Amino acid sequence: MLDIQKIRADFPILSEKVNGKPLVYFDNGATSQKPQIVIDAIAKYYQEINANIHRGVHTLSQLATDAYEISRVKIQHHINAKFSHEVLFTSGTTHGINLVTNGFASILKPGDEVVVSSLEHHSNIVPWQMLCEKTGATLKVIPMNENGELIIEDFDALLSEKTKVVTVNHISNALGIINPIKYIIEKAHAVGAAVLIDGAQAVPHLKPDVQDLDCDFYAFSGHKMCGPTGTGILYGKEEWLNKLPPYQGGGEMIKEVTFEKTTYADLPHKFEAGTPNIAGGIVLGTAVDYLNNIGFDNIQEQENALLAHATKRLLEIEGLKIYGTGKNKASVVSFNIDGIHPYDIGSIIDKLGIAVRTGHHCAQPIMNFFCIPGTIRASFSFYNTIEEIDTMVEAVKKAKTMLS
Ligand code: 7TS
Repeated sequence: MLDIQKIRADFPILSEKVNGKPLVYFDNGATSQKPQIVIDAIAKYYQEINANIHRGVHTLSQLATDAYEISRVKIQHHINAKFSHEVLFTSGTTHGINLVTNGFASILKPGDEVVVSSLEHHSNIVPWQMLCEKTGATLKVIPMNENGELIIEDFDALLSEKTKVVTVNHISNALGIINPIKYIIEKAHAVGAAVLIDGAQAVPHLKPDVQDLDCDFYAFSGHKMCGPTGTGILYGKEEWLNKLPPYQGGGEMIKEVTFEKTTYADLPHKFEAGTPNIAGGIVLGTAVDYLNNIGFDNIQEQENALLAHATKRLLEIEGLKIYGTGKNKASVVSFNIDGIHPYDIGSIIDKLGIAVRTGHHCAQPIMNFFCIPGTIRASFSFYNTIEEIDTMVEAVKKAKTMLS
C-alpha cells in the first residue's frame, strides 16, 4: 500500500487553503497537480542549461539537446514504442490529433469513412469533422448504451472497406469508462483502417504499451500526468509518420531549403517545426520517472479504492444519479442530483474548498445522449484520500439541502 501522506507531501499545492478551507482537489481529469520534483526541474533547466536545442555547437545547447533527447527515449520506453523517432513532442493531445488529421487530408478521398466514438472529447471530434469537410469523407459514430459503454456490435457493423481511420479514446474524460481499445484496433486493422487512440485520460492511470496495443497513433498530454502544461506526446508508427506530410513548416523540420524545393528532415524532426517547449519536454521525463517510482500498480490500487468508496457514498444521497455505470472504469465519478443544476452544486462546494468540474466536459454529444446540460465530475488521483471523498459527500449533501 502507498503511504498517501508521504506522497501528498510531494505536492505543495495540496496543503494550500482555498476559500479558507483545505483544498480538496478532484479536478484531476482537467489537469493533475505537480510534485515538487517537477516544479524544481523546471527552474533547474532555466537556471543551469537553458539554450535552444539541435542547433548550437556550444556546450549549453548540447546539454539542453541531450536532456531533451534523453526525455524522448524515456517516454519511448515508458510507452514501449519501437523507436524513439516514433515519439513526437507536441503541446498536448489536441496538437497531436490535429497533426494526424492534417496529414490525412492528403490521403482521404470522397466516399472514405472515418469512425469516431460517441464518447469522445471535442478535441477528438472536431478535427475529424474538419478533415471530412475538407476531403469529402464521411464521419460515422459508434453509439453508446445507457451505461456509457460503446456498443461493440454496432462498431463491428460500421466497419467496411470504406473505413480508413478509426479513433476512440482509451478512457472517457466525462464518464471514466475504459474502452476495449485492443479489440477495436484489431477489428479496424482487419479492414485496413488506421487507428488513433486518444490517451489523454489514460496516461495518468496506466502505462500504455503501444506495441502490444498495435495502435497506429497514440496521443496524450503531459499536464494530466504530473507534467507541465503545454507538453504532450504523439506516438506514431514509423511507417505512418513517414507517409504523412509535415504539419507545420519552419525551422528544424527541413533537410534543405531553396526557393525551388524544400526537402524535409527525418523523423521525428519532420513534425517538430520551430523552437519547442524545451523545459516542458525535459520535465515531462521527470514526471514519467516520478509516476514510475510510485508504480502504476500502486496508483491503480489506490484509485480503485477511491472510486469504489466515492460510488458507494454518493449513491447514499437520494436523487443522485451516476452517469457511466459500465464495469471498466477509471477513477472518475460523473453525477447529478434530481432537479438541481450541476453548476449550482459545483459553486457551493467550491466555497467549501472542493474543486470539481461541472458542465459538459467538452463532450457535448454525451450530455445530449443523457438529455442533461452537464454533470458534476469528481476525478481522483492517487494522491487523493478516502477522507477527502467523505468531505465531498458531506458538502454535496449540504448543497443539496440548500438548493432543494
Ligand atoms: N482528449 C481527452 C479524452 C481529454 O480528456 C482532453 C482534455 C483532451 C483530449 C484535450 O487535451 P489537451 O491537453 O490538449 O487540452 N480533457 C479535459 C477535461 O476533461 N477537463 O478539462 C480538460
